Amino acid sequence: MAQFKAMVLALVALFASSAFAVAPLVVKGADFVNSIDDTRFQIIGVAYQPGGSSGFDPASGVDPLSDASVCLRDAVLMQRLGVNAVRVYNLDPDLDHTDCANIFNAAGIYMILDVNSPLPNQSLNRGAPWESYSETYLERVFKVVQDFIVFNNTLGFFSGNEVINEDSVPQVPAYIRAVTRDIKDYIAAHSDRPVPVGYSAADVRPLLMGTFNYLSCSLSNETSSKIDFFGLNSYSWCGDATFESSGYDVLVSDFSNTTIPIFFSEYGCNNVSPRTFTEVPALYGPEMTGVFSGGLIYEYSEEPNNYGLVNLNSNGTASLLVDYDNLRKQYDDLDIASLEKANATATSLTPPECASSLLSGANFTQAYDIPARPDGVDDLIKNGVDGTSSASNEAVTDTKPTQTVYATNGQVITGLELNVLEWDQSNLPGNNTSGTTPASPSGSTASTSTSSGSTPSNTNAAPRADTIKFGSLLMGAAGVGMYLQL
Ligand SMILES: *[C@@H]1O[C@H](CO)[C@@H](O)[C@H](O)[C@H]1NC(C)=O
Ligand SMILES: *[C@@H]1O[C@H](CO)[C@@H](O)[C@H](O)[C@H]1NC(C)=O
Ligand SMILES: *[C@@H]1O[C@H](CO)[C@@H](O)[C@H](O)[C@H]1NC(C)=O
Ligand SMILES: *[C@@H]1O[C@H](CO)[C@@H](O)[C@H](O)[C@H]1NC(C)=O
Ligand SMILES: *[C@@H]1O[C@H](CO)[C@@H](O)[C@H](O)[C@H]1NC(C)=O
Ligand SMILES: *[C@@H]1O[C@H](CO)[C@@H](O)[C@H](O)[C@H]1NC(C)=O
Ligand SMILES: *[C@@H]1O[C@H](CO)[C@@H](O)[C@H](O)[C@H]1NC(C)=O
Ligand SMILES: CC(=O)N[C@H]1CO[C@H](CO)[C@@H](O)[C@@H]1O
Ligand SMILES: CC(=O)N[C@H]1CO[C@H](CO)[C@@H](O)[C@@H]1O
Repeated sequence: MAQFKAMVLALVALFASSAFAVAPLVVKGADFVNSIDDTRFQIIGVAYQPGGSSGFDPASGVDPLSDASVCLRDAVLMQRLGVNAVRVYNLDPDLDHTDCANIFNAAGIYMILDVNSPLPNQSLNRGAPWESYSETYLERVFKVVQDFIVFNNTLGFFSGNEVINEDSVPQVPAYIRAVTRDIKDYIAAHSDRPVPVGYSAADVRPLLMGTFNYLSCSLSNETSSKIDFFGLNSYSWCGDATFESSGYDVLVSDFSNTTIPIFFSEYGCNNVSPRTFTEVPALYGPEMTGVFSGGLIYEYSEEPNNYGLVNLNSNGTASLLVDYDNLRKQYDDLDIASLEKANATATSLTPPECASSLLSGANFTQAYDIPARPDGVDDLIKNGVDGTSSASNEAVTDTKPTQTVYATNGQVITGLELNVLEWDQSNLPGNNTSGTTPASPSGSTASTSTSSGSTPSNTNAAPRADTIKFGSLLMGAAGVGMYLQL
């Protein structure tokens, strides 16, 4: 087997460069930019959290990016949907994520990773951040970072999610800048590219602009604590809202002076069900793309809080939901060429200097005194922490999901397959429609009913570990066969 593999790798080296699928993205001013061809990148994404927000259990031995068979099925369905990015919340740094990272890379899908988890000592405590800002905590954070900095399809890391809200103490923003600084210093010491680091904010309007300004301004005495991008979790567009009635117009105006990329790190209100996603053409249309860089729909899998696009059944099969079809239709209508257009004004913006005048109205510590690192953390940064991943992306050979997938009309979709993209390609709506799709059911977007939606961050979904344990990567003889297919 080792000989076969060596031979195949030699053939690959002969016929192709070592580069696979997506090229690294960089932040330039207010835009994400492709580092190879300088086109603008806008996030057309979904939150990927099979098992729900409270389904994270390291004792189970799985997390959303540890099971290649599940990732392959989901990457194929996301490719077909038209997304180019996923956000993954709860990762176990002791698991190997190489296969899943490679599958999403081959599919042309970038990853945005949260470094925290809801477990004790694995995120900042908004009531007493000085207690949780410890060497133990940062070691966990660095392990997640170390696991993913090696992959070209790692778009970035969130140093925090919704830490600042009505209940947070005024010192919290300074601690978020401290964690951001520590992650960026770790990346500078251990990665050959500056993987971006940002923050994901709750849509608490009285605190929003203060949070954004505090985290994104420039400090001459703490140059690495500035965030590289800002995500906003926003559920203000429900049903047939408009640019004005949703308050999106206010967001565009409030953020109009941004000097870093901004996007919806979660969006997709479900007060009106099924969702028709009329906010999608607005987000990717001329009123918003001057300020926003797209967003991530909450969320891929159906969980008890009812935001899913796909039902992951307990027997290992998957059923597409009407929301999947509706979102796909909206994505298919996007004008991709306009989204990729470079904007020389936006890419040359520079951040403002930090000043207390930026914080009017926010109940924050007015000074930008960023807490010093806890003892031992300098050594962690200098020496590095152990990661579990291989050294970089590798080619994917297994491209056919084994699980049955049902369309919204109940028919089985046949011929689903990963479309392995060429170097410097990312997935786009309308491409890669593998699978024979049965006729869509009549009236899939009709029959609008109203249910009581809530914002997911307030909802404690029950764990659904059964849905993420199914299957494992075929190895051995099948692996050799797949190498030979090259
Ligand atoms: C990752 O990106 C770098 C820089 O563009 C490129 O040189 C390298 O070949 C890529 N690696 C893979 C495995 O695609
Ligand atoms: C959290 O960290 C603190 C300080 O490092 C430690 O005293 C405490 O035992 C930890 N708690 C848990 C649940 O690990
Ligand atoms: C600011 O936060 C502090 C500490 O939580 C609280 O005591 C104070 O009342 C807050 N002030 C305002 C104006 O909200
Ligand atoms: C944007 O910057 C301009 C020029 O400095 C300023 O007049 C305006 O108030 C700013 N807008 C916001 C929303 O901060
Ligand atoms: C280009 O960027 C500038 C600065 O962010 C923005 O004001 C303008 O709307 C953008 N132009 C287009 C066509 O998006
Ligand atoms: C799996 O479960 C789903 C949902 O309960 C059901 O529709 C489907 O028929 C089942 N498939 C198999 C092969 O058991
Ligand atoms: C760094 O600069 C900021 C802004 O001028 C200031 O508030 C802060 O006190 C300075 N920190 C240190 C350690 O000098
Ligand atoms: C491989 C392929 O068909 N790529 C196409 C994907 O869609 C974009 C825009 O719709 C086209 O420009 C690509 O040629
Ligand atoms: C337009 C496009 O790129 N279509 C491809 C999507 O993926 C399937 C399955 O791999 C290919 O057969 C199509 O050519």
